[in-house]
Amino acid sequence: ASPERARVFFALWPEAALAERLAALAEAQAAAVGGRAMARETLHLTLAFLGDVPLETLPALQEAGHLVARQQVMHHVFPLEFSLDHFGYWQHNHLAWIGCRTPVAALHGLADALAAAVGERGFALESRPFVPHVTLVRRAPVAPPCREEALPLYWRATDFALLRSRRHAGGAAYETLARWPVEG
Ligand code: 2AM
Repeated sequence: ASPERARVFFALWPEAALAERLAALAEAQAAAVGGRAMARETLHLTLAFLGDVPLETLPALQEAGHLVARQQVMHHVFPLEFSLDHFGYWQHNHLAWIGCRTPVAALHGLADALAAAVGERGFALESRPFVPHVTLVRRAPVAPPCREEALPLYWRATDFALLRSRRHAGGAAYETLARWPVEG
C-alpha cells in the first residue's frame, strides 16, 4: 500500500486462552501439511474487509464502528457467544481455517450492520460473501487433517475492533486502530 493508504478491516479478536488453543491447532496443521501457521497474536475473525482506503477516511470508519457498537449494545448482541465447530480448507487460496458449521445470526447481524454503516459513509466492501472464519494456516498445499476431537471451541466476544494490516516478509502485522468494548 502507498503511504497515504491503509489496508483496514473490522474483526473479532479472541482472548488469550482461545487464541492459545487456536494457535496450537494452526501449528499442528502446518506441521502436518506445510504452509505458514498464523501466529497466536494475529488470529482473528474478520467481520468486514475494507481493503486499501485513504488515511483521511479512517475517522469516518471509526465513526461507523462507534455507531454500530452503540446499536449492538442497544440490541443486547454482546456478549456474542458462538462455537467454532468446523474445519475448512479453501483450495483456491490455500487457506486452512476454522469456522461455524451453521450460520450464527448474531455474527451475520454484526457483519451486516458494519457493512451498512460503512456503506452509508461511501465505502464499498470487497464483495467476498461473509463466511465467518479464523484463518489458521496460509499457503497450506492441501487440506490438513482435522482434529475434530478439539472441537467445539467456545467464543465469547465482548468487543470488536478496527484493524490496520501491514504486510512484511513473514506475513502481516495488525495494528488496532480502535476497539469498542461493549461490556462494562
Ligand atoms: P483471510 O484470513 O480469509 O485471508 C486481513 O487480511 C483480513 O481480511 C483476513 O482475515 C482476511 O481473510 C480478510 N480479507 C482479505 N481480503 C478479503 C476480502 N476480499 N473479503 C473479505 N475478507 C478479506
